[in-house]
Amino acid sequence: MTARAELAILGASPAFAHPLHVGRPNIGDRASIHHALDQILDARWLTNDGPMVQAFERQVAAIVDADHCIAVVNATIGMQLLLQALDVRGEVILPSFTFIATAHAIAMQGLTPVFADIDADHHLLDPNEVEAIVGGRTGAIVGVHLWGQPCDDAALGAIARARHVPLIYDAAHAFGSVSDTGGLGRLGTATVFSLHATKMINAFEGGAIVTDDAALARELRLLRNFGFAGLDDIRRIGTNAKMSEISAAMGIASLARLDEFLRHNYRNRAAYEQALLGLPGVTLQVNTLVGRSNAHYVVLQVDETCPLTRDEVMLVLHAENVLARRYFSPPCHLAIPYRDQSASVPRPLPNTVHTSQTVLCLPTGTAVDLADIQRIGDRLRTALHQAPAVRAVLRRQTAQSNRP
Ligand code: T4K
Repeated sequence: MTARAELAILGASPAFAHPLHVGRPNIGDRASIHHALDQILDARWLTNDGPMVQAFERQVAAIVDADHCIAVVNATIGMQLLLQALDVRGEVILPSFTFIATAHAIAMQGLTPVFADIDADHHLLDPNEVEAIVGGRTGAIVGVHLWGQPCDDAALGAIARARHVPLIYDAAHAFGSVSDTGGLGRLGTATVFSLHATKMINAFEGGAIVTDDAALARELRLLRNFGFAGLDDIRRIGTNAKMSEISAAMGIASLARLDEFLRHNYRNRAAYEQALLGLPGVTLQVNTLVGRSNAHYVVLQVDETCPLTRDEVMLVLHAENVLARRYFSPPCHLAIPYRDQSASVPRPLPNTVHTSQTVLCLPTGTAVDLADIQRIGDRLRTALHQAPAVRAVLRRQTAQSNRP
């Protein structure tokens, strides 16, 4: 077989018979999930701060090193509740290079997202850029522990303290990561984790807000449950953001395997480093700044020296049934709801724009093994060697699909 025939885009069979997804869920021990379901059904307590939710909250708080954990339906709603509980007004500074939910949560609270640039290597909110745009209208700063890497809390914290505004962390990607000072739960005023199916730890859907502030935690519990402080005692305008018992049980089963999931991610990351070694114009994003990332995302960077563009690499991989994703393209400030809001972009965001055009997330997690990674690396290597032929086929395909 010639090297040319080894690529699906050039007519060979795909490397994988079934799609290899980014974000295939990590699954906890099945027997304990089934057992927990029986317990829930026997107890006839399905939601509303039940025993599973309380146990889950205790475990999360202990792992991330926070005094309080409030489990909620998802991280997007969790962020909204937090902004409401902190009574944030005006503008909120955040990176544009994040999942759109971070911006939407701010906008949904009637606040103005103001986007700041990231640093080129880690893709994290750049404290210098925050310093350049923070001002009298700033009501909060939201850092995102992107790709599992902890933000520069020392620098962001100094800005937030000087301006007397809360520093909130979106840790949707970062369960299991630690900062140089310890658990992420001690950073900032409060932190929101996502427990969505695709995350390190999942509760099917879910979120967890953690904080050391007892009064804030009490407020969040009110807001999560329609503002009820007790039977018929309604104190605040709140919503229904309660986590169900079955979600909490899934979360508990997931937590029991956290160390195993982390080991798997580190092994996969090392395998990708080997498999992609020496590919022209293709590197793995560094994935650490301070502390230790959970390596839940493996992010390819395809620069100008690569014989194929990022999008061409993606199409090559898709043909192989490797469903690599362009997280996050477009970046938030160029998405339709925000792109005409000049107040939201006070300074140019060159690193954000460049990064959103060059990154590609590859499948990892417990559904991906070392042989898969080797095969992905081999196909990518072949594609780069065959770049002119690959490009010609892709151009033909585009021309055909554009034909009326
Ligand atoms: N902040 C940040 C920085 C975030 O990344 C996110 C969410 C949030 C906040 C908000 O957190 P939540 O409110 O969701 O708790 C996905 C997730 O839906 C989203 O949670 C996540 N970030 C984002 C990065 O990725 P999509 O639209 O790409 O998801 P979806 O459903 O296409 O899933 C991705 C891949 O995973 C697919 O190829 C299929 C596979 N998959 C997915 C699910 C749900 C499975 O194999 N099994 C599954 O059960 O947004």
